[in-house]
Amino acid sequence: MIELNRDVPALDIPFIREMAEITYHMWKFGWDERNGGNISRILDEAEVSPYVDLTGTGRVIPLTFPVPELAGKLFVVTGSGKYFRNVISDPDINLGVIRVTADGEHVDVLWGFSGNTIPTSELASHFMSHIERLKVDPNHRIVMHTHATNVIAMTFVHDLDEKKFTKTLWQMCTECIVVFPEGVGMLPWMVPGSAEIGRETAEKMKDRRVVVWPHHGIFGSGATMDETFGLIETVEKAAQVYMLAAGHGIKQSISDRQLADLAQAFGVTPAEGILET
Ligand code: 2HA
Ligand code: ZN
Repeated sequence: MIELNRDVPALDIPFIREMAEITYHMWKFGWDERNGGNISRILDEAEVSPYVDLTGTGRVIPLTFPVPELAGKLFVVTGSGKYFRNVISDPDINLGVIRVTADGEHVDVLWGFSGNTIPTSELASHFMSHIERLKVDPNHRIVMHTHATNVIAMTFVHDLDEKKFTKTLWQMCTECIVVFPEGVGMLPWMVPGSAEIGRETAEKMKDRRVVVWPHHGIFGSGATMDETFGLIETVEKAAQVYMLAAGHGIKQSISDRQLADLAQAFGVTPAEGILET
């Protein structure tokens, strides 16, 4: 166990507790089997310094994809190969607080990642998505990847065109178009864990907060854990309704006119080229 300033138990550190609680919830939803899923959250120095020595532990981990845009930034990140189910019982093994070095080529470990744990295998997708989301939203903090069951199922039976996929999701629950008016991005199937899938995910994140990886899972981003989790939960709920309803032959749905009326009533702008009104 790495020594903490002021001897604060890990779960009394607010951002560690938040990660432990959300990963446990996600595992309970059945989304994060085994070591599935990963989360990263940008931290401010002011929230870290009361609990963690910012000078670091001396452990430095090289990155295979340089991120000079994130130099100096602090993150709490889930560990590679680690199980969401176990974060709550062993936060210091399953989570780490890291800081991107000035050259953007390494991360310094400031806390956690005990037992030689390294950051998530999807760190490229996380870091590159953070870079793009920060450009469009200064309040952006969180990237969350999970194996949301019905989203995965839907990628086997629905057209993978992102506009068609988005429209079906919007049609499944009245609130969807209000929660993600910009729609969801869709990648082709790709090998996970690479810088390439990171670049493609981040490219989609330029103008939306959700990206689906077919037959694998979903990436969501946002300013807070509640907002990001709520976003993924809403997409997953719509996918669940689709998987429950589609096999029965859908007889009626929310029309394009009704979707446009919803968007207008709630003051959101739906992504272009989806509604025909
Ligand atoms: O194992 O979810 O995408 C963690 C993952 C890889
Ligand atoms: Zn995954």
